[in-house]
Order: sequence, then structure tokens, then C-alpha cells
Amino acid sequence: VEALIPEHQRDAWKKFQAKPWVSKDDFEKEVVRHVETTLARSMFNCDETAAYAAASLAFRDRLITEWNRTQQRQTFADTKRVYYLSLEFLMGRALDNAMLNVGLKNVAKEGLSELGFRIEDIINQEHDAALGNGGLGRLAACFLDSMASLNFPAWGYGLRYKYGIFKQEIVDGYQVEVPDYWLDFNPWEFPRHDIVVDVQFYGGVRKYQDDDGKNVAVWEGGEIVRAVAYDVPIPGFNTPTTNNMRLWSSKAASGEFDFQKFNSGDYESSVADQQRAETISAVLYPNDNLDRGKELRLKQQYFWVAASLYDIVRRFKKSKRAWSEFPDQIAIQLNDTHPTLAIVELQRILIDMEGLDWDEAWAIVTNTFGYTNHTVLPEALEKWSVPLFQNLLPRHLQIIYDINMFFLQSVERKFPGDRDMLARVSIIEESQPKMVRMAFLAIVGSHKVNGVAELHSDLIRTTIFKDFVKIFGPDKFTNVTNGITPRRWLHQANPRLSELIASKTGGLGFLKDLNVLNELEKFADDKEFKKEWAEIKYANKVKLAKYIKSTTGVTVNPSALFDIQVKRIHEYKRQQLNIFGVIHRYLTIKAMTAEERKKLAPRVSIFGGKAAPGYWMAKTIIHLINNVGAVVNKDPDVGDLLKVIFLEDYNVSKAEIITPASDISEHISTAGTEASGTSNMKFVLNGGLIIGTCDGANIEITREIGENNIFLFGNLAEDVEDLRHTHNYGSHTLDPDLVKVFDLIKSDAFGDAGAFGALTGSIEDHGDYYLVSDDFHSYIKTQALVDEAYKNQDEWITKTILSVARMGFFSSDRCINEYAEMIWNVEPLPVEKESGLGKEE
Ligand code: C3B
Repeated sequence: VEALIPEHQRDAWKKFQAKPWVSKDDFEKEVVRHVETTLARSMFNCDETAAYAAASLAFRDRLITEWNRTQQRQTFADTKRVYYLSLEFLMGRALDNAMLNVGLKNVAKEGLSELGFRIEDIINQEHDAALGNGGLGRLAACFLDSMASLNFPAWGYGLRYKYGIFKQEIVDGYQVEVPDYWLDFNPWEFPRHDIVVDVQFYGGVRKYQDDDGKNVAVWEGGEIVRAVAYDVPIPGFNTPTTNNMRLWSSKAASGEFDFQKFNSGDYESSVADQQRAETISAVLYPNDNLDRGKELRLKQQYFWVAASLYDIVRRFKKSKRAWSEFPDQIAIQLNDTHPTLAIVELQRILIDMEGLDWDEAWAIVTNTFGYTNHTVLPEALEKWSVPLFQNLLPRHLQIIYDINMFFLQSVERKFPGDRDMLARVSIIEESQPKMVRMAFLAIVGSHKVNGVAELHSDLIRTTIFKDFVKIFGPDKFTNVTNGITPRRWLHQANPRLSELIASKTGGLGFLKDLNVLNELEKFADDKEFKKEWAEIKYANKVKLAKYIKSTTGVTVNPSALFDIQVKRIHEYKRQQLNIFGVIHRYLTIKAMTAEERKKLAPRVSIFGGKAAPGYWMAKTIIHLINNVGAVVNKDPDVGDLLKVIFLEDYNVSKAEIITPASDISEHISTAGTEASGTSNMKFVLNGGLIIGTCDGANIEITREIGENNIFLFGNLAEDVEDLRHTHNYGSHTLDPDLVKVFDLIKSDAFGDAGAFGALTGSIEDHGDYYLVSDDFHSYIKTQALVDEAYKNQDEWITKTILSVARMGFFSSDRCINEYAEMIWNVEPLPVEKESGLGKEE
């Protein structure tokens, strides 16, 4: 490796090299130093915000020292690296995670206490890094944690949105969106003003033959936007490995506004170019499982992909290896189709810039990329209009046409004369206007395609991608069932449970090998253990009850059954089924005698989640939940038997409070629609049971924990198509209990029924696409089984212990090891424990 410092001056560098601090005194010294120098404050005006800032800076210093060492180690080792390209990273808070992963939380706790602060208050100062919508973005965050914890040389590449997912406020029962400006103080990033990439848009392509008769394409003209790198250190758990997440921010390539215009008095247009450039990384698109086809979104995708690939290729070129070794050194994983342009961009770099032949380049490209599909919903599958592409990325469109031509030629050779097949698999859809099908491009340009749970991977093989299985053979398509990091979702979110588990399994080893949880099976009937287990659940419910009280004003009884559904609001996830079930319960309670009511298990139905701003049906569901709550919660006939809560602004840090407090959580998507789900795993890992459909990872959770420990209901994926057909072309009679629910809504019991007409109408009159009525009876019956089961607390607790004991499979560590072996072909890079790691148990 080249170094700028000459040999004989390096001793001084080595002597004064930064050393990560470890002791409480050193931590306090660092905090005070940051308060007094970095923040220019003192003990007389150090509030919690300043203490948070200083504590974070102290940890950031530590992380960056390890980050530097890790990067040096990985550069020297010169082994294969993984690049995880994701348009979303839903990281949540960093301080607590950093403290736990480096094993210094207790040190920090004592240190902060000596300086006059409670660590919880300091942690709560942090603004979530919310650069994602939901499951897909959080999965990327869990993967970064696992890749670092397992010592894989792996980087994440994303966009540094100035505004993350909007903040949700509930006003009069309606969702209102407020911008999430999260960057006024973010100690976790390092701007790299020296790492910039100029990215081209628009313009045209000039083609000619050079002197050797070779075809040359030059993309010229258009505009340039500059990408600036921001690095975020990603600490592994109990290892010095600290990986990198590199996020790109956009700015004008000229750097500054146009002074000529400014001087001549044209103030507004003088800054217009600058603003146009900055717009690219300004906002995260707030759609989950929905593609809107907006030009700015395509610009974001290309901007991010071009900057990342430039960076990756630059690093590779430093190694002076032959191009053919590129896939031996580099694996790039595409998190959904959002980064599919990377395939085209790498081909463009290799043929237009580096002068490789098409075939040689294409072999490198396809051996480098892997593509993960996260959804089968047609409205979520990305397509870009050809005219839009032509205008924004003219050279890329040409390359896509060539990729498609070579691909279709190979299909024609394999299936001679099958014109329907050619039309079905073409990357270009012959519609008006023509569209580029990004998923097909991703499949053609990758060596592996995976779904995220077994059912989902089967579905993509047999439905949306079945022609491609015939063309490429079955081995190209595989499954990697999703996972979650137990560090954040057990140790951090549920410290008492983690501590109890550690005390019975010989320390925190289970956080590195989640199968160790198996040892808990022997405590499933242990009275003393069960008591502690139940106490922890109760304490977590008390904590959530306090949070509910402080945010909604509603008092809930922590002894009631907490029934939670928190996730993005979407018709396919069926929060409407849940709230209709709640209304049914309300009707049932109202019809009961006082004696009958005494036998009922009290329940708190808790909802949370954001609706995409333009998704009216989802917003209507939120409105209905809130209005039902307003009526039910003050009905004296109901009292504690039923409370309905909508928690505002569901996000990662709130999930850390909510998840450990469930008795039951709901994962009730129409079968075949939820690719995996990951919160189902989080809830079970925290000692909650689930009610769910046979969908996504619910099926594998059932297999692992046993069908006695889960409440499954509803139609199966294989029957969905026929049912929909019957709704549309046969007779469609609604479930009678659901009719009663609709009648109550229509009587204006929850406010003007007109507001909910579209919602009830979609089920009554418009085909009930999501099978709400078909599954209603089964859902209600199964909820009654939940009530019964909950009455037997002793058995219930045993079920939850057995479930936790059997959740080892769902660690994202298992998942990353599968990617590494089956798709990336990379090995971890061993580390010596020379660093100043904390050794907390
Ligand atoms: C989600 C799916 O909806 C979930 O079932 C899945 O668990 C996660 O991805 C992670 O694989 N998803 C999403 O959040 N956004 C999309 N655009 C597509 C899928």
C-alpha cells in the first residue's frame, strides 16, 4: 500500500497512533473534552443534548480508530469483498448499539452517572436515522450488523437523504406528514470531501468506428452532478471489525452558485442549478411496496449506482489485477431492483471506458451481481418508461437493448419459434409507451436470484419468474430466508430478557450463536425461571403502558392481553382485517351480560405504522382505527375489556419499546403476498406469540417453534387465485359477522360512514382482492382460541419459552452466512483481538 508519509517519519506516527479508550476514566475524560472543546460548552451549560453529543463523539472516536484498522487490515489481506447496494438503510439509533457492540455500555453508564446524567435519558436524545420505509430497509441494517459481527469485509452503499421517512402525526384521527430533517446534528457520519464522483445525466451518444474498425460509443453533453461520500462506521458485536456504510450526497459539480447571475441581480436562478443538484439526495421516496415511476427516483438510482460503482472499480484498479479477476475480488448484492442499473453501468464502464469486448465484460458483470427479490406484488415491480430512460440515460438504454437482444437470441436458440415466450421474457415490455422491466434485467444480469422466505422463493420460481427458471435452469434461483440481528432485537431492546438468558446459558455467547437459545428448552417447566420470565414480560408491558399513557393519554392495564400490529399500513398486510375484528369484539362485548363480561380476557389492541402519503385506502384504515379507538376507549360498558390504541410515528426506536411488550402480534397478510416479514421474528424472539396466516416466514417460524405455539388461520396461498376468480365471476356473499361490522360502521358509530365507504366498498363491491371476508370467520375463531389460551398463563409462558428457545434459525448471522456461501463466495477475515474491546458480560 502506498503511504504519503516517508519511511523515516513513520515512527512518530506509530508512537502517537490513536488508541481506543476503554476505561471509565478515559471515557469521562473524552466526554468532558468534547463538551469543552468540540461543543464549546462547560459543566454550567451542558444539557442532555450536549451530553448526548459528547458521549456520541467519544464513541465515534473509538469506532473510527477501529474502522481505520479494519480498513487497513482488509486492504492488506486483499481478499474478496461484498458490496451491499441498498436504497434504504433503516438504522435507527446508533449510540446504544455502539455501546453494546463494543462492550462498553456499563462503563458509559457509570461514567455518565458520575458526570450527572442517566444513560437512558442520553440515549433518548438521539434522532433515528430513518433512511428507509420498512422491512426492506431494516433488513439492510440488520445485514450490516451481521456482516461486521461475522468479520466479513463488506460495505453498504446508499444515499444520504437529507430527509428520511416523514414523521407521522395524527390529527383528528388522520395521518399528517411532517418532514424528517435529521441532520442538524449527526455525529455518526464522516464527510469525505476528498471522495467525490461526478455523475452524468441526459446528453446524447455519438457512435463511430475507430482506426482499428472497432465500434466506439461516446456519451457526451448533458449535465454533471457531484456525489460526495459520507462514511458511517458499522461496529461488529464483540469483534474489532468495524465496517463501512458509504452514503452519497449530491451537490452541484461547479461547487458554488452562479456568481455572474448573482451579480447581475438574478438571485433566484443563480442558485437554481445548485438546488437542482441537491434535490437528488434530498428526500427518501416514502412508498413501501409501491413503484411510482418518477424521473427523480430514476435519477436517485443512477446517481447512487454510478458513484458506488466508480468507487468500487477505482479500488479494484489499484490492485492492478486483470479484469477477469473482478468477480473473484468483488461480490455486489442488489437489494431489490432499485440498484439494477449497476448491471448496465458496470457493462458500460467495461466496454466504453476500459475497452473490453462485450462478451468478456458481460461474463464479469453476471459473475459479480446477485439479485434479491423482496416482493411479488405487481404494483411494486419496477418498470421505467423507455422515453424517460432515453432522455435521462441514453447510453444505458442502448446497452439495455443490446443486453436484451443477446438474451432473446439465446432464448430463441433454446426455445425455437416460441414467440410468446420471447414476448413474455423480453426486458422491454411492448406497451405504450414501452417499459424497461427492471426485475427481468436484474435476473439476466446476475448469477443468482433469491427470494427471502421459502414460500416466497417458491412463488417467484413458479409464478412471476417461471419462464426464467426454464431458460436459466433451477440452480440460478435460490432461497435465503430473512433474519434479524439478535444484538439490537434482543440484547438492546430487551436487556432484562437478555440478561436472564445469559445467566442460564453461560454468558452472552447466544448473541453470536443464536442456536444456543436451545438450552432454554430445559427451563420451559422450571417454576422459578418461568416466574422471572413472566416478570420481565410484565415489566416490558408496564413500560409500553407508560409510553401509551404519555403519548395518547389512554390508560391501559398491563395485565390485559397486549395484541400488537405494527408495520407499514397496506391493504395486503390487512390492518383492516384486524380493526374489523376489533369492532366485532366490541359488538360481542356490548351484547354480553355483566356476568359474561367477567369471563372475558381484557385486551389492548395496539396499532402503529405509516401510510404512503398518496395511498388513500391506507390512510382510511388509519382513520378508522383512530375513530374506533375514540369510541371504544370511552365506552363505560367496555372499560378495561378492550382498548384500541394507534401509536403515532412508528419507527425503529419505538419498535425497541413495543416489540418486547407483546403477548400476541399480528402477521395476517393475504397468503402469498408478504414475502417474508421480519417483525414476526422479532416478536417471537422477545417472548410473544403470533397470530398469522400461512405466509412468508410465518411458515418457517411454525416449523421451527412447533404448531402448538402459533395461531395460524386463513386460506392458503394456493387457493387465493381461485377465490379471487369466484369473487369476480361467481357469487360473492360476505361473511355474516363481517356484515354486522359493516352495518355498525354504516350507522355512523365511528363518525361519518362516508369516510369509510371506499374501504367497505372494496370488500363488498369490488372483488375483495385481499380476501378479508374469506378469512374473517377463521380469524375471529382463532382470536377466540388466543383468548382461551391466554387464560392459562402457565401454559402460555411455557409456549413462549419454547418458542424463544427455537428461534436460533432466524438470526441474520445465519442468513449472511448463507449469502456468503451460496451467492458471494466470500470468507470472513479473521481478527486478532489486539484492540481495546470492552469485555462486558
Ligand atoms: C419487504 C417485504 O414486504 C417483507 O415481506 C420482507 O420481509 C422485507 O421486504 C425484507 O425482505 N419489502 C419492502 O419493505 N419494500 C419493498 N419495496 C419490497 C419488499
